[in-house]
Amino acid sequence: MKRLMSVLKDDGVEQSLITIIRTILAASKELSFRISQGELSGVLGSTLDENIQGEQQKTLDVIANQLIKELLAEEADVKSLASEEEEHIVPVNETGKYVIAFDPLDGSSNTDVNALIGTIFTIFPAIDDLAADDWKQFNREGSEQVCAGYVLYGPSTMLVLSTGKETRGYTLDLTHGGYLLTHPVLTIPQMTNEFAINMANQPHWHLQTQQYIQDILGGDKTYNMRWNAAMVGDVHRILFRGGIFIYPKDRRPQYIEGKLRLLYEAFPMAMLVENAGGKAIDGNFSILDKRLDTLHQRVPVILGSTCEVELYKSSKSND
Ligand code: FDP
Repeated sequence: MKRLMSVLKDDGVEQSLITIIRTILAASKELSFRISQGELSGVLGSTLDENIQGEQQKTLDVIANQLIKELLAEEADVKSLASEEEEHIVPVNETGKYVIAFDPLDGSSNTDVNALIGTIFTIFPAIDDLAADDWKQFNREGSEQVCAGYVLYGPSTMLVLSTGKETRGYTLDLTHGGYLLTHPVLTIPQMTNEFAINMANQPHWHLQTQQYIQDILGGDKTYNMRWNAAMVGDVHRILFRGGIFIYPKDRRPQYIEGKLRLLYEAFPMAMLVENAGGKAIDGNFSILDKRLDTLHQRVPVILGSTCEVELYKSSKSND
C-alpha cells in the first residue's frame, strides 16, 4: 500500500503544500490518539465558554483548535489561518504561500457518547498583495481551493483528501503511525436509497425541502434515513455508499442561512464530493461557485449522489 506522501508527490503536489498537509495530519494523529483513549484521556466534557457561533465549547474543541493552530503557526509557508473556534483570522507569516481554514472538531455533540467526530480543513493559495491579517484572504470562491480534506475519528482513523484530482481515502496505520492509501479513487454511487437530514426540524422547513422529502417517501422506491449528527460521518458514508445529505435553511431566525459554515465545512466537503463525481448545492446553486462574504458565514448544504441532488433542486421552491 502506498504512503500518503508518495501519492501526493505522484499527483504533482508542490512541496510547500505537502509540508502543510503533513502538519495538519501530525495534529490529527495526536488527536486520534487522545480521542481513542476516551474518558481516560481527560479531554471529554464541556468548558464553561461559548465559541463565536454562540455554541457551548467542548474541551476537545479547544484542545483540537489549539493544537492545529500552534503547529501551523510554525510553518513558513502559512500566511493566515481561520478556524471555527477563532472569531478573527490569525495572521502567521507575511511571506506565506497558503491560507488554511479548519473546523478542528466537527460533530462536537458526539464527543461524550463515543460516536463519530472529525477535523475538516481547506487550503487556498494566499493573495500576495493582501496582508496576513486581512480577512479578505478568505474572501474566495470554493473553486479556488487547492486542497480539501477531513480526518474521521471512527473505529479506524481515516483521511479523505483531494488536491484537485480524485478524492482518495487513507487509513491511519497505527503500527507505523502513517496514513496509507486504502481507497485510491472514491466514486459516489449515482443510485441511492439513503438520505440524511435532521427530521426533527421538519416543522420549520421551507417548501423545497418539505416537497423533496414528501416525494421520496411517497414514491415507489424505499428509502432509509441515516443521521450521524456529525457532518463528517454523514459525508463519509455518502462517499462510500451514495446518498444525499441535507442541512437546509429554515424559518427559524438562527437558521435563515442554514446551520453549516461555508468556509470550513461546506467548501471542503463540496470539493471532496464533486471530485468523487457527486454534487453539492445550496438548494439552487453550486457551493463551489459561491463566494465567502463573511468569515463565519452559514449556508444551506445539499450534497451527495448527483441524481438525488438534482431531484432536490427541481422540487418546488416558491416560498
Ligand atoms: P456540531 O454542531 O455538533 O459540530 O458542524 C455542525 C454540526 O455538528 C454538523 O457536523 C452536523 O451535521 C450538524 O451540526 C448536526 O446538527 P443537529 O444538531 O441539527 O443534529
